[in-house]
Amino acid sequence: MMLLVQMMRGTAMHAGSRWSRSVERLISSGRDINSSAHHFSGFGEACTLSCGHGDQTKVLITGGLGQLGIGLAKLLRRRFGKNNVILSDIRKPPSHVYDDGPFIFSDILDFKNLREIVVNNNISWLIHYSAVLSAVGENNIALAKEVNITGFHNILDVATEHGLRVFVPSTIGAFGPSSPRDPTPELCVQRPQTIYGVSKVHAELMGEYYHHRYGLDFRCLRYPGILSADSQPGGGTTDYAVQLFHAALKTGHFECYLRGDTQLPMMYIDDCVRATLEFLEVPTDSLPSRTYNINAMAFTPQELTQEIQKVLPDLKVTYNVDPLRQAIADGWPKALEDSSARRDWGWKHEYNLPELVQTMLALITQGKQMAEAC
Ligand code: AKB
Repeated sequence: MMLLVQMMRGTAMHAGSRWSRSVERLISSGRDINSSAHHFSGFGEACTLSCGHGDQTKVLITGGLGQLGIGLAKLLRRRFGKNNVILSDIRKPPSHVYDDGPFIFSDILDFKNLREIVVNNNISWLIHYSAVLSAVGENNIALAKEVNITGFHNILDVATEHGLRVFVPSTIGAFGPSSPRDPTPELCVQRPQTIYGVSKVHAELMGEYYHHRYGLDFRCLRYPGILSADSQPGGGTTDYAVQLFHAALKTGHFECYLRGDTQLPMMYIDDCVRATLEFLEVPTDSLPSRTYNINAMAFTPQELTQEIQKVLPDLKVTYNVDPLRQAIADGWPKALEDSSARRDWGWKHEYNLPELVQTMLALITQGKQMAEAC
C-alpha cells in the first residue's frame, strides 16, 4: 500500500498540475486507493489488468446534444446495448432523448463531476464531443480556450487516471493557409489561424503525447464538415451546407455566407459516426497512428446548389459573404488525404454528393411531415 502511494506520488510529479492535484486529492481523501490501483497502472506502462471494465464496453459521450452525439449514441446503443451508452451535456435535452437511453448532466470543466460519472458508471470509453466551433470561437476566444483546452485537459486526465479509451475529434480546422490544401496530407505543416484550430492541434499533440508517455489509448479522427438532417451544427464555418438544405425545402431561397466557389471537404453523418465506431473498435496494438484524416466528398456551395436543383429546380441561392467565415474557409483544406485510414483500419465512405442530397432531402421532408402531423 505504501509502495503504491509512493508510485502514485512519483507519477503525479511527472504529470501536469491538474493531474498532480487529482492524485493528491485521491491520496489525501483516504478513499479506497486499492480499488483504484489498477487504474494507475496505465501510467508509464501498458495496463495489463482488465482495467476493471470487464468485457462490457460502457461509453460516456460529452457534448452529447451537439450535432453528432445523438446519432453516435444511436449507433453505439445498437452495438453495446441501450443502457451502456450514456449521453451527457450541460443543457436539458428534448424529452425523446430521455426515452432513447441514459442522459445525464456532465460539465467537462468540473473534474470532480467527470470523475464521479466515470467511476459510478464503470465507463471504459470516453467520447469527447464538447467543443466551441470555429466561427463562435473567433467571437469568444476566452470561452473557446476554456472549453476546448481546459476542458480537454480534464478529459485527458480522467481518461488517463481510469485507463479509458478516449476519442477526441479533430477537424479540417486543424490546418491553416500554409498547409498543402488539395489534398491535405496527414502529416504536414499545421499553423491554423483560429483558436478552434489551435485547440485541435493542441488536442492532437497532447493526446499523442499522453499515449506515448502514459500508455493512454487516445484516438483522434480529423472530421470534414458534417451534414445531418435531424441535428443542426452550431457556430461552425461549414454549417452553410446543412442550412442550405433546410432553406431549400422551407422557403426555396438561401443566402450563403461563403463565396460560391469555396470548396471544403464534407461528410454525411452516417459515414462519420460509423467511421468513429469502426476506428474505436480497432485493437489498440493494431493502430500504427493515433490521429487520422478521413475524407468522403468535397464540394462548393455552387456545386451543392446544382445538385439540389436537380430535385428542386426553383431553389435560388444568393451570396452575402461573411469576411470572418470566408477567411476561415480560405485557410482550410479543399480535400483530405486519407489513405492511412483506408489502409490501417479499412475506412471506406459510402455517401457521395448525389446520395447525400437525396438522403438529406428525403429525411428533412420526412421530419417536417412528422412534425406537422403531431
Ligand atoms: C466548423 O465549421 O467549425 C466545423 C469543423 C469543420 O470543424 N464544422
